[in-house]
Amino acid sequence: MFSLIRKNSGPILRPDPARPWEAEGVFNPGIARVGDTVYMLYRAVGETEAYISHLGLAKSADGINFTRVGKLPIFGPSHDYDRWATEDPRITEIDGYFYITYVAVTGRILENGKPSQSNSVIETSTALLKTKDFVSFKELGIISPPGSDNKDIVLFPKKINGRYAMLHRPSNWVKNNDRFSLDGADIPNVPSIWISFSVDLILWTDHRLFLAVTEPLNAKIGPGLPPIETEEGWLIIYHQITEGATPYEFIYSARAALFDLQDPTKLIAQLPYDILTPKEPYEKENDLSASLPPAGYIKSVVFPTGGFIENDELFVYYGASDRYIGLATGSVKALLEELKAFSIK
Ligand code: BMA
Repeated sequence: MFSLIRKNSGPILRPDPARPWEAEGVFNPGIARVGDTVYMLYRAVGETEAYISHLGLAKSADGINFTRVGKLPIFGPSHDYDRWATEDPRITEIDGYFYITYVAVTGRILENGKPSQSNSVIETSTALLKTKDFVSFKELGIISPPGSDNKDIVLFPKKINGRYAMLHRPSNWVKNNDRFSLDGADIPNVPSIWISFSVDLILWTDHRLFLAVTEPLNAKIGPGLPPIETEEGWLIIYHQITEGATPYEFIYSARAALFDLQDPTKLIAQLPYDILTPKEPYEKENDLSASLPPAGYIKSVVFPTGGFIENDELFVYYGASDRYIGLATGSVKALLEELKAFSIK
């Protein structure tokens, strides 16, 4: 069995009560390594009523100890399409630019003019930013197909056979719909991971099912880290949501799979178990976004969103309990060896 090992005895970033916009939660970070500096763009929540997220920036020389940059968020809601939140940034470097996808929350269910206690989201899409320096950002707008209720978009770091590629996790899809159809016969029953292609990073077509849930049948999966190129194939670290042993119990964990370098629609290997499962108390705190859960509601969360490989070490940064940021690492060689043992015949 391969398992990621937690790098620290606790979270590597915690909410800062001195900064009101991030007093309640810092989680689900995008990561970029530039020379000897690791940039962390993290989702920050300051209050639990409207649950509006901003993005904060931190930097590190060793990938473990991070220092916040400035006192204010570096990005936040400013459009109709993201007025209820900018969430879960993922960073991919392509040709010297950093591209950042983020989940734009367009609407929440309101009760008496206020967000409902469950904070239920009624529409999500994904938007794209471009930066060279994490100081100024060019906004490229929404890139998820209209009406797809889509999040977790991660970009591949280079063109494949002349086109950019992305993974995404739509919640709405229709066969043979003009606007958003799934090419091919396989239609997933539950939210799963899809792949799409583009010539300009804005308009995405050729949607195909990339990875579907295997076991258990009621689980859901979604992209985690942007794909990482290795000698053996595209390494895909993704999240799986599994129902726990008791009603209203949900477990978010990290998994691994490998895809063909030349044809990334081709699955080479997939581990049938978690490589990181919530275990520590800070990964098992109840979810903030469900402030009035039904009795017995438990949500344990490790939610991988960023990382890189340094020498033989895979760094995986993850949101813990929608409140903290954790880091776990493992040997790339050992992971690829283990994946080989689970090759798709
Ligand atoms: C997912 C996303 C994440 C969140 C995770 C765990 O569906 O909404 O933003 O961190 O659930 O609650």
